Amino acid sequence: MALTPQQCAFFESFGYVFFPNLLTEEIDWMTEEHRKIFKKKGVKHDGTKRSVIVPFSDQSERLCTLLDHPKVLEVLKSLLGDDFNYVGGDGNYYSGDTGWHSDGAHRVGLYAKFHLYLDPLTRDTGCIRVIPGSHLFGQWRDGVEKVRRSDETVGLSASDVPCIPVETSPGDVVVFNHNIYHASFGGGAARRHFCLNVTARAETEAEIKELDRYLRPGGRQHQWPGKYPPGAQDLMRKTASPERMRHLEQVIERENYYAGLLNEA
Ligand SMILES: O=C(O)CCC(=O)C(=O)O
Repeated sequence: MALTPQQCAFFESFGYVFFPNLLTEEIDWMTEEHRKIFKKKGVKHDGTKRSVIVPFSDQSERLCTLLDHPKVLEVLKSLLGDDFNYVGGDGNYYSGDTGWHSDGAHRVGLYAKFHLYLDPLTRDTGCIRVIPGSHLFGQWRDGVEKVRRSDETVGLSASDVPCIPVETSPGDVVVFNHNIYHASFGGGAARRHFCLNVTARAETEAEIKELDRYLRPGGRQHQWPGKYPPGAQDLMRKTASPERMRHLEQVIERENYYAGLLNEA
């Protein structure tokens, strides 16, 4: 069943939307796959800082099937369109606070993150906090940008900045627009998380340019140097159903286009 028009309107206006229990039935195996990927990649989390693996779901055949999952598709198609793109995503053990920031500043296109937190999280134990509406450009967002240095600019410690704390239990899902300001405070030393980054299909020239900026080496998707080896998406692609392929094909097309240009050069 598609989302209600109200849920879609909430996402458009406030930049995020919360789905309690969306993947509760799947939480045990997803948590196990998260553990296995960190083990397979030899990444030992010691709690002193964030440990990240990217791309993440692409490393596990079972997590790849999230892109075939009727409940995931229902949410993403309703919010981004039937032919949305999957553009990767990271898996994490977060440690401690994450300061206020946005994951992008896309003035064209629609970029979103489908979050799964694998531990129960409250306002003061590291749940994701968002500033509703801060995904929209204009005077409001220009003001909100000050929260990056809130002590100095608005006289508030970062954890006191007005926001919505989205408290989650394992199996809940939060989707937010990449442009939204978000943070978390009071989290423990091993907060488990992974996400799917998605975009609306790029149609216009400006949207395609923006997608290329996101996908290119050095772009947002490759913000962790050396962590996106060639072939990292092979499993996701080789095991794709026709439905999943629909959500991979524009990225493949853009990669091929650029590979062609490089060859010509
Ligand atoms: O949960 C957190 O501490 C931060 C999450 C975040 O910044 C993100 O996923 O973009």
